[in-house]
Amino acid sequence: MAATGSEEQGGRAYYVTTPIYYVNDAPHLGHAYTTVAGDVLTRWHRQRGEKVWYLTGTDEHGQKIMRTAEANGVTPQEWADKLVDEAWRPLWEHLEIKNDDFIRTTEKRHTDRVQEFVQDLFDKDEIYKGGYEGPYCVGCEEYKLPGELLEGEGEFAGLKICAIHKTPVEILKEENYFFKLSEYGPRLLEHYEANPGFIQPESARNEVVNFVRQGLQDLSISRSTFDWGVPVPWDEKHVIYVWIDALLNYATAVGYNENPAKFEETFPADVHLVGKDILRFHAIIWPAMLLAQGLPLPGKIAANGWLMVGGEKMSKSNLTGIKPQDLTSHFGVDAYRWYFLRAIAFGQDGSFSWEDFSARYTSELANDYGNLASRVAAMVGKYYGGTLPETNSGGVAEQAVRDGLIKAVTEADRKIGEELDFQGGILAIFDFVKQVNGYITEQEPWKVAKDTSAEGQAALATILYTASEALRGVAVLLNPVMPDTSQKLWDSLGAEDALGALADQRIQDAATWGQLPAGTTVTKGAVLFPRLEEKPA
Ligand code: ME8
Repeated sequence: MAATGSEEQGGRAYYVTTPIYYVNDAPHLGHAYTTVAGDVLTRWHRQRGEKVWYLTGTDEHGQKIMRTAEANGVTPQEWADKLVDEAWRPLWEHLEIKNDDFIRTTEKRHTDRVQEFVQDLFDKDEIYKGGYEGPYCVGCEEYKLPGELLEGEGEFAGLKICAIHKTPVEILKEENYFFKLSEYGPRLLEHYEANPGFIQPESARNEVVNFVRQGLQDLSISRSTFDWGVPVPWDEKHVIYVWIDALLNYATAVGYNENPAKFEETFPADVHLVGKDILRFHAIIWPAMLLAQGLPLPGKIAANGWLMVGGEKMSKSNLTGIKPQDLTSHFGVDAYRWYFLRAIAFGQDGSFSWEDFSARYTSELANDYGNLASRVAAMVGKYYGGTLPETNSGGVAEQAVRDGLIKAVTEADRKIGEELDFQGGILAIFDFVKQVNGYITEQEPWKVAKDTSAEGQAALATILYTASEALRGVAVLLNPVMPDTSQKLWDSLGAEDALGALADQRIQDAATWGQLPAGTTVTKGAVLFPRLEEKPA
């Protein structure tokens, strides 16, 4: 976790969250997908010079965690501590996730505030006591409606099973506290209508709107059949329903009822990143809880699609044995961060395959991008002893490269920074990489170098300066996606000495031409994307 240095900047922060993940098991590719997307989004906004707050964390209460801990012969707290320290935090560090905070729902800073929030709703008559009996899926930690269940087959024949987890539901009968969710339907629909970008993508929005139109039921917000949760403050025989507890992390982590200044400058989130499975909790229950408290609603709930393996949603039970670390040790962390956002349109489902990753790595990262960087540095080395030459502005071909960079910056900034179209933004940058490759192939600097006339020498300088400046722009644009290789390129261009730290370069200035001064030392640095080893067995 690194500080953003944004504390001094004042004003509102661009606040992005991931789901807080269940600690019943170690993180898998699906969790990493959402978290990397949030990291790229927040790094992008930091690179714009904005103040940013990026939050992730873990969801540690509820029956699912309790049962896993029991099965492993430890207390739920011991289980959670172990998983957080040994699996979750280390993976985020490994993947270079630059979160500003990591909230755990067992922390006092969270549990105290959850009790206050719920007590407040109770005092406002938003919560009442009632009875409920219905099918409950522990995997989802949610009561199900009969229409949401499937008929079991095979070992589950004759039972009703959860459509998501494919395991039998349990019939739970409880006396619970209920939140008057049913009263919020009209106000939610109004909000969706007035804010068309509130739920992304469009298909997810339609699903939520249709669901709310059918009418909402009140929500059971307490449990009394187990005790691993935050006690209901006015009735300690009950614990607060894990989803109410969990959703509140987005408020408690930024100072709700504790640090008004922090809360004011951060809350509500600009973007809650979620998977499709938990969209309804975020797009219906969470805004209704906020409306009930008179708190402002978030800017956007953006749902990513499923990472699939072999045609099925990747989950803890069908991982096919591939861990994020298996991929990073083969492809490297930067390529890993890039691949899923590049290969799958955000919001759509997408299949992962080792073959597809290898093919894209080799053609787009190693051949298109890596080779461009090493060729340019090698030629500046060979023809100018590694000193970037003086140049003039060139002609039509150079103008086309400058225009190409402007286009890449404009498109990538809109797509990644605003629309969360990571694939579109990355493609815009890589189209520019291709354009620069094409420019070099056409200009044939290795032939121009043989022309010893003053004109020939001027032309050679122009080509290599143009290509180096183009790479400077690429390093800035790719920094949020692939920070390590961007830094290597930055160093190879000698840009750190000439222009300062890569993180301080602004997206909006990236297309300003002529930033690398003549005389800068260009070195052939480390290979950005080494050839892949054989696929491990
Ligand atoms: O639902 N493809 O936690 P969780 C894409 N604790 N994304 C995936 C994925 C896949 N195959 N599998 C998981 C919870 N994800 C609650 C959240 S928030 C207040 C509480 C990602 O550990 C995706 O973001 O089950 C999904 O929503 C999340 O992991 C679910 O994580």
